Amino acid sequence: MKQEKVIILGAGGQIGTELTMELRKIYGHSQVIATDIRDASDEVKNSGPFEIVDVMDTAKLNELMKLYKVTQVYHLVALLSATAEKNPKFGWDLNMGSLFSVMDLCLENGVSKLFWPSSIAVFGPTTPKANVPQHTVVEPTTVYGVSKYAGELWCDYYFRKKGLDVRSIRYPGLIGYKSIPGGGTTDYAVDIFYEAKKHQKYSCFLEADTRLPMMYMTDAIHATLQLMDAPADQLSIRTAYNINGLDFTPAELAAAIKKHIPSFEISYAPDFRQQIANSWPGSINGDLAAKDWGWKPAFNLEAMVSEMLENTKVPILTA
Ligand code: AKB
Repeated sequence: MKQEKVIILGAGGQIGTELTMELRKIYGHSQVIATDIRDASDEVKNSGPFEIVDVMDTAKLNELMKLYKVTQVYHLVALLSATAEKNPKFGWDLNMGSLFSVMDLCLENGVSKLFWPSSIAVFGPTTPKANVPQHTVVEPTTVYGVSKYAGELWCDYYFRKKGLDVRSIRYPGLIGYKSIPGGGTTDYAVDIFYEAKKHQKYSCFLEADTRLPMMYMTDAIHATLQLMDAPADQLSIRTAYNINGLDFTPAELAAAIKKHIPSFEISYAPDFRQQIANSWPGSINGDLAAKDWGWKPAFNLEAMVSEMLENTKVPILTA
């Protein structure tokens, strides 16, 4: 087993819940310290060290990094697009403030690698809509997107000027059954499975034809671990890598669910999140990630829907 001490900030969140368990398999359960500002799943809490910490509490974070002699950091804490739009100042302060303090703590504590997620939210209305290349027009119009793009540039700066080995991916909307997302514009693609199994109907907050880049969580975790494992000299991007996965509209997702649950019906009641979704592209080109570190997604829409319906934990009601 590899001798690393890994700390995960935001281990109770959508990505953290699954990433913690995978990292514990790789490095050993006692080597991976899960942290969150609030409670995490029983699986995360009971399978290794768990600490409650606010990522903005730099002193406590520093104490933990020294106590556990941390060698790798996964900083997953962020206010997502929809929530940040409701509280822009806090979104900026949390997303940017925590990145700065974590990067500085990594330098102070001699951490060898930092992972920090970016998002397809860095793209904006002037970005091409389909098959978005790595290098393109990037003019985000959401506070979340602005914070992620600024964060990408700071990651690149810390790499070039201070030698911090920080790595990042522009995650699309992530779909998994182990935890529910909170505050994102792509969350409908998870909510829909719970409602389909519980009530065989779903009222979607985006319009039927809103195409967005998405990814099954297994692929996202795989991409993250693959990037973190890649030799540093193979990485040509130190802002954040585009990765390709799925892309679909709510209507297409509903049709795929209907193949399993014929009585399932979707209706549409777009809210403020429609405007956020409209500013984002529909699909992403991940060729550079494929070239630099071998990225290749495994799940198509059908495979993702089958796994989600099989594993989302609510009983199907009989009509
Ligand atoms: C969101 O919808 O805000 C996130 C994202 C695309 O980063 N899922």
